[in-house]
Amino acid sequence: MKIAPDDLFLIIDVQNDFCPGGALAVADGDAVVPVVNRLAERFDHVVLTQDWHPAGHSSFATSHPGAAPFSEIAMPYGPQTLWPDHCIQGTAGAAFHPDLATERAELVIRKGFRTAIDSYSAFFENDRKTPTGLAGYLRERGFRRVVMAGLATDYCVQYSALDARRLGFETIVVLSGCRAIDLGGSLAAATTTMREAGVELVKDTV
Ligand code: VGL
Ligand code: ZN
Repeated sequence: MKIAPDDLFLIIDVQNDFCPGGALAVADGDAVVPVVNRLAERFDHVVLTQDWHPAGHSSFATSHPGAAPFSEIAMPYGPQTLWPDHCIQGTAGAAFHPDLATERAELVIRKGFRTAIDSYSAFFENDRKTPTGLAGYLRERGFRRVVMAGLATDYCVQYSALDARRLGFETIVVLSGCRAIDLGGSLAAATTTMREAGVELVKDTV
């Protein structure tokens, strides 16, 4: 792919808790940092997302007595995987990885801040209806195409990519800048689902 002036580079959740040593560590998660930094330098416009939960968030297993992390429960808006406590507002775990180049970001979109609902996608919370405002921002700014990378491929990257596509943006995921949680085959499923939805998956940009 060739980068255009109306492309947006969207960096998903490159935060300490998703990196080795963090509360919800993604294997090799910190390996995306140099890749996304190098990519970000080549785009005119960069936006970051930040998973940003209040303590006691409903997606935390600890909020459901007896429930194990990585199990699934039924929430009013559908099935929800329960996670270890992570990315709690204001904690070191919620901060961006210290080597992530954040200076050129034009917007930081925080998500998951409502106790009763999780938000994987940068565009809609997990009811797939409550907007974060990012779609309106992109439209007003005139972006045509969203290129994304970050953590985790099979959760927040996938949901963001599917929503970007559904909203009518050309959507590209740069896989070399992503790492997955991979719960029970979720990476393979995410790859297939994204491809079938018309999301372009590329190894790298040239
Ligand atoms: C994420 C699980 C819970 C992600 C965020 O960034 O992919 N996954 N919260
Ligand atoms: Zn989260």
